[in-house]
Order: sequence, then C-alpha cells, then structure tokens
Amino acid sequence: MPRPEILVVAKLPPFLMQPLIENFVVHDRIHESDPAAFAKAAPRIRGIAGSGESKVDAALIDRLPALEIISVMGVGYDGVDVAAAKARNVVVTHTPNVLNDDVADLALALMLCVARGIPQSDRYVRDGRWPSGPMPLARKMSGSRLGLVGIGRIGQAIAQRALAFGMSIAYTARSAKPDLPYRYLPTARELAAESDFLVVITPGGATTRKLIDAEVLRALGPQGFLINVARGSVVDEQALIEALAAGTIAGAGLDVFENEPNVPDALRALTNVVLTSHIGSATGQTRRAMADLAFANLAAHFARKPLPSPVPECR
Ligand code: 8YV
Repeated sequence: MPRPEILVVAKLPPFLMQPLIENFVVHDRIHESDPAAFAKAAPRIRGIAGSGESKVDAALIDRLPALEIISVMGVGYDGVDVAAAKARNVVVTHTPNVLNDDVADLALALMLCVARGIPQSDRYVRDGRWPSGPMPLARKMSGSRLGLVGIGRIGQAIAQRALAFGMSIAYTARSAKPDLPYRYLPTARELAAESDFLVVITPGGATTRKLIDAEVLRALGPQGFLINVARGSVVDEQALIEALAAGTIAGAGLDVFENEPNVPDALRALTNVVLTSHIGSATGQTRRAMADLAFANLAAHFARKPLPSPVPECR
C-alpha cells in the first residue's frame, strides 16, 4: 500500500513533523506556497494535519476529493468547517485533556498577575522606581468570586484550582450541569454581575462570537477583572479596550486575541492589562502530548482502528 499522503496546513513542531514524515507522504503547506504542486497532489491527499488556529474551510475541503481525516493539534477546532467535513464523511479529530492543566494554570496565573500587579511590580523594580517608594496597594484574590464562562474539562480544572484559593465559583454554559457543585447562571451578563474574576473558557466559533460585549463588561463593573484563555473571538475586543481605558472594569489578563499575533496598540498601551502570546498550552510536556495524540489519530485512522479523540460532532 502506498503511504497515505497528507497536507500540513500550519507550522507544526519538529516532534510532530518527524513522525508524520516517517509514516506519510507529507505536503507541507503547499496549498499556500506552491499552487502548481498542490494542484498535482490534491487528488491523492487523504489527510490534513493542523493546529488549533488552523483554517480548514469548505473551499479547501472541496479541493481534496480523497480527503478522509482532519487532525488538529489543539483542543479548539473553530477554524475547521466541521459541517463541510461531515458532509463529505471526513472525520475531524483534536487533542483534548492533555492540555487541561497548563491552560488552567495559566488562567490562575493571569488572575494573580492582574489582581496583584505582578508584571507591573517586576517593571517597577527593573525601572529602579522602588527607592522612590512602594507601589500602590493591589487587590486580594483569595476568597473572592470566580465566574466561569464555560465549564468543560478546562473550566472544571480552573474551578478545582480556585477552590484551593478559597474562591466561590459560579458558571454559565449552554445548560446547567446538575452534577457540578457550582452555581449556574443562564447568561454571561448575570454571571458577570456576581463575579470578581470573569474567566472565558468556552470554545470559539459563531455561537460564542462577541459573547463578552459592552453590556457584560458593564455588569462585571469597576472592581471586576476579565480573563480570556479561550479564543479572542469570544470577546468584543474594541468594547474591552474602551472598558479598560474608561475604568468600566478594573483590568484584564489576555492570552488570546481577535487577530493573532496582532494586538492593537491601544490594548498594548494600557497599564491595567496583562498580555501573553497564546501560551496556554505552550509547555514542552504538553505540546509533545498534543503532538503524540494528533499523530495517533492519523495513524489509527489509516490503520482502520478506533480513533483516540474525534471531535464531539464526529463521535
Ligand atoms: C494551540 C490552542 O492549538 O489547543 C488549542 O485550542 O489554542 C492551542 O493549544 C496551540 O497553539 C498549538 O497549535
């Protein structure tokens, strides 16, 4: 049997590229870099490998008549047109669970950073300003109210960590989860009104686009902090910039943005925000586990074995 041919649609780490190259015929991003080569290979391409940020739309899927599987190295797959894939019996897989700890750890870290002003204090010391006197007092996080927008695997991992800080926990989601010991509120606005820290940990895509808008930010209020470790699309970024500049909310910790890697100057100029470069899962241990799972999904598919982690819509 000829080795399956796959199209890589993102810059993937060497610890994923190597097993891909050892087991498949790999076409690395030729759909962007080499249209002629892509036109020749397209009829034979049976798999796609991408990242959580990759765009795999209906137009690309249509150009691949032999396509069978799309394997995402990421838990989020909002860039993949799953409906178009399913219409072609193309299965989509992702890499859940292996990154829960890292993303949850970063959420807590951003909460502590914005509340205690840790990056600001680091700069204060480095700029030699400490001799001129202490920094202004910050905000206590322990014992405060956490509101989770989304209560999936990572949301629950964040809640577990917040309990250790003595925080009260409430959440909003499409529906209440009766098995969970946390308070459910039907809308993000109602949750925001009862939260000191509003953490966004819900999938991206059309159903959650700009879910956190000016009204939700007003409900969060001048003592409230917004944390986003999910997708930039879930937050109305312009409304957030205005709310931060006007003091409508106290501050924000952001790991994801509307148009990564471009972050608006207005946001970067603010002093009441902590900004990170989509590092939620960016540890060597976790990225290797994600790579192993992304490869395992492809290998299982072509070996006609059960898939380790198809997306919920493909189960
Ligand atoms: C990226 C992420 O996938 O898992 C996700 O949904 O956003 C990240 O883990 C990561 O950038 C690896 O490609």
